[in-house]
Amino acid sequence: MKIEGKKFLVVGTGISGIAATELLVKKNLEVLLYDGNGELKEQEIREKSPLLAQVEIVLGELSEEKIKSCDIAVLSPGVPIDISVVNQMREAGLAIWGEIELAYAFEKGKVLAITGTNGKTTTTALLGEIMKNYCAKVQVVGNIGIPYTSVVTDTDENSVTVAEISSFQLETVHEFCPQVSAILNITPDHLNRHHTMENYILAKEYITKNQGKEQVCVLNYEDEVLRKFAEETKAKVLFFSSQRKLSEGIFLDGENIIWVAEGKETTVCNVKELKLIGRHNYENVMAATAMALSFGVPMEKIKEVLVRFVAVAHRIEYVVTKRGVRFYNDSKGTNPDAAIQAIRAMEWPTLLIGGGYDKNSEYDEWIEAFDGKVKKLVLLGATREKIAETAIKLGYPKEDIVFVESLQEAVDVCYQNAESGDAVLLSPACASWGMFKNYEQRGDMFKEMARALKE
Ligand code: UMA
Repeated sequence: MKIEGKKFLVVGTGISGIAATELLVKKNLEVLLYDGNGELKEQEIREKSPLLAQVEIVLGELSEEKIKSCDIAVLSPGVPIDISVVNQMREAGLAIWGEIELAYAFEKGKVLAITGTNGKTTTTALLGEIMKNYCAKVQVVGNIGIPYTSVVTDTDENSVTVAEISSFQLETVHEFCPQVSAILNITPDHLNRHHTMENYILAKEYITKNQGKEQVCVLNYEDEVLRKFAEETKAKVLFFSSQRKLSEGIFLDGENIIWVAEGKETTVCNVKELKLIGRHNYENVMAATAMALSFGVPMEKIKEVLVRFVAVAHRIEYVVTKRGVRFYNDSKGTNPDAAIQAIRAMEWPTLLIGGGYDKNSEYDEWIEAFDGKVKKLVLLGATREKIAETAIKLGYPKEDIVFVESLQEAVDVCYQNAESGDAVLLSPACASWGMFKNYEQRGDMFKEMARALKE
């Protein structure tokens, strides 16, 4: 779609909305910035960027007249596509884009994009490092916390953009076409936003929407939905598997990661050489390696990074040991599936802090994964009753469940009840929204609280 002369309606004044507006201003395009939260202060929004000086800002209600004055809406990821104000925009004939689509309209280089319910931040960060070891100009953007629109003007024919793309961001792509994409796994998450699993799967699959035979899509062979999707996508598919040998692609064979192409097997590395631990991380390593290899990065350049790469913050992150009690921060465990991986990685009796924002998740599988390791289940937030009920239903001792009102109380209760040799794990299985700004803030607070405990 041609964008010259069009007027944009940017929705949301978080980091995506501000970055999108800045880009449009830099490109001399007309823009109206809108946020549905009428309690925000216009002055505070203006202070976020000097480029907003001439931009009209509307907060709270948005009139039909204002909507009709625009041509293209650019939604922030957190804005659902089916709320009434967005429906009004659609009815008024506006094209509904997301921040990713806007950025992509200005992309000059190649794009590598990753989605999936879990592991996408680690895979994106790892692939970003691999690409930096090979290409002169690499940007790592997207859901990882750097809006794509904030850096897209730096791209050129030789640059590479490595993007973590969430399902929220994929719902509004139209022409976005990565050279190499990956869908790591799909398990239930964000069902309050997408309503059904089918919609959620469809959003994830959108990452390949514009890919053809010249582009590659890396998929997890062990995910039934994705295995089936391989037959539908037009992209060239490459599989990874942590469970079986493949005749083409990349797989875990005992302790070795093996790449097989045109019948020739090459050992990428032994997992003992890696600093990342756990099967889920080996999957992330395989996905990033397959993406880099299919982009043409030489194996030795990839391996140099694989062996030095350490876990990203908030993902089963070791914090501190106090009185022999190890503290782990897995604040990024924002859904049951991610939290399952964290509890599986614990090799010690564990005091587990869970609960948070309600995304309509089911907690049965997470609780089943406790496997006798969880000696206290400390719960906070909107989901604490639902988690406790599920745990009791599945035979978890009621007397080992503690309800708390704050993260500080949770840390204190865990520390009081922990013995030397135990672990305290923050892995909530829920989003942080409602109690914290984001999962980073929740994780940072947890780390500070753990470090401040008296020995
Ligand atoms: N808003 C409205 N109307 C609505 C909803 C929100 O006007 O109906 C406004 C809010 O009042 C607020 C603004 O939108 O002022 C917030 O926008 P946002 O929620 O999209 O937040 P951003 O700060 O722009 O951050 C977003 C992503 N947030 C979400 O997807 C919720 C960040 O992902 C991402 O890092 C960032 O863009 C850069 O791309 C965070 C996240 O939690 C980490 N992602 C989810 C996850 O990983 O599970 C998907």
